[in-house]
Amino acid sequence: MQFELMASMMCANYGNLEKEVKALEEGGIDSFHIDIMDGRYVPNFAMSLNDLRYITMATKKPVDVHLMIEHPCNNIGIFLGCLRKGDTVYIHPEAEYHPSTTLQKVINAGMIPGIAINPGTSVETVMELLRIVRKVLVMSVNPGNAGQMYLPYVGKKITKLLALKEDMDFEICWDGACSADKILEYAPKGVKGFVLGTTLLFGKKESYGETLQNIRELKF
Ligand code: S6P
Ligand code: MG
Repeated sequence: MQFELMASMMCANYGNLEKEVKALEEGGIDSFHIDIMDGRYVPNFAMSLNDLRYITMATKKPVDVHLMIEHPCNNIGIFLGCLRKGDTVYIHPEAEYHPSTTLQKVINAGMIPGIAINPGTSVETVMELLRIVRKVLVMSVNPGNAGQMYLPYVGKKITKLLALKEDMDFEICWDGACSADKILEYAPKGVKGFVLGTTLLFGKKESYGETLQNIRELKF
């Protein structure tokens, strides 16, 4: 079964971030997920620009930047300047007057354009953007915090997106309360990537390597 596992770095131990990055790399993580917040679009601050800079310097693996900020267009250049070609930038369409303009800036810089879809946002309202992006990050919790409960009504929306992804040419990634049973159910249906946080990866007695290996050995 082909799927990708991303580490939600806002859940990492900031007491030794470099060690965390290395341990995750050695454990076989595919990429690093960076949650940037502004305290306005979401009621939290989590990670910021310097965390992003530091992690991109500490690893050669791909990085996904999840921008939970108002009007990302105003500052998108600063974030793009920290990234390498092939890294992904997700914006929230509701946070922007002209999301397609912002996505075009991401494309022009050589990064992969993505949108994040909140639990309360319908597929229909982002239909045109689905033609522009290459990745869709489906939020199965409200954005802003780790350690929240899965919102089951998101399942129907994933089914809708799965039916559109081939024709419209985008990949689907899961963000929020990702557990082994969700990977077991949705990887075979075509969800390509899973962001792992406190539910499955961080703060466990197993090492990152053991946890990631257990996930890859799930019986589909
Ligand atoms: C939430 C953020 C997510 C979380 C992730 C944490 O605003 O976008 O990426 O960090 O959901 O995972 P968990 O398993 O603690 O929900
Ligand atoms: Mg996220």
